[in-house]
Amino acid sequence: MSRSSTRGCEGEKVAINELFDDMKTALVEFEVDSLKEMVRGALDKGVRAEEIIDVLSEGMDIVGEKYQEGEYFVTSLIIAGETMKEALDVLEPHLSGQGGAKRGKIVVATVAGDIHDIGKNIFMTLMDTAGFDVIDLGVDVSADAIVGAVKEHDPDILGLSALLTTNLEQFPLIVEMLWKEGLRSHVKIIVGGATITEEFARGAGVDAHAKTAVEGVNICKAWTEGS
Ligand code: B12
Repeated sequence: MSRSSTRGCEGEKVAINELFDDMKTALVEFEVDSLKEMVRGALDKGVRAEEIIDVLSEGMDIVGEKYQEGEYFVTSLIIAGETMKEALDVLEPHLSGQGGAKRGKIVVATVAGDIHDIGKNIFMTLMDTAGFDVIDLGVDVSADAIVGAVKEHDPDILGLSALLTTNLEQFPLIVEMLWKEGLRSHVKIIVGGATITEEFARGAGVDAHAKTAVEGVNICKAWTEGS
């Protein structure tokens, strides 16, 4: 991924890019303390917390590749998840808040069969700081429970997260159930998660797909502009 940087001289950009590479290596090698130190260092240098999240997500992709290639096992995924969470704790107070009147309400869930929640939690934190009222249904949430929550809370937006391609049929199922209950036209649906493609999202009948949490927040902001 290329990042446009407005930071000063060339030397400084190189140093930041090296720091980003070191951060990814520390995450992939589960070096929690040095990762947290580097995250603090990047913040001190004026790097935005959202940009650091993108770097860490790239590190998690490397962990995923190592798992796929048989170099890492499930325990490595668990430790990587914990390492990432520790780094996110450092970042959380630095995410730009907005305060004031709420922009709108969103219900968020990771779909049935899937317990990945790091990306979902990042998206929720950013939505919260952007001024949305966020209702978290958690992970491994059945289509029934999701539709029930839309009925109960009447949100402006439903946010669904999924990382397992084996479970993606949950999206069209939820959309169909919402139509049957007469709720679909009242709620916008946005989906995200590393393995979801734009093409799949379009076929599933949702309103939008976001590759990153920041992109997702921007879409949701545009939907609720002026409301
Ligand atoms: C950490 C991890 C785990 C941890 C999760 C811990 C946790 N609390 O979440 C644990 C150990 C639990 C785990 C388990 C498994 N995992 Co796993 N896991 C990962 C890994 C390495 C990183 C995921 C992650 O957190 N990424 C970082 C976050 C920040 O990225 P993200 O989730 O994509 O979120 C970003 C965006 O997508 C977006 N976003 C996310 N959600 C949403 C929602 C909305 C609405 C919006 C707008 C945006 C948005 O915002 C985030 C920031 O930009 C991925 C590899 C990868 N490339 O993703 C594999 C991966 C997802 N896992 C995989 C597998 C196979 C499994 C297991 C089946 C392994 C096993 N044999 O048990 C189990 C399944 C358990 C289950 N039932 O869910 C595969 C899935 C393959 C596939 N195509 O289906 C992957 C891709 C690894 C691989 N390359 O093979 N895993």
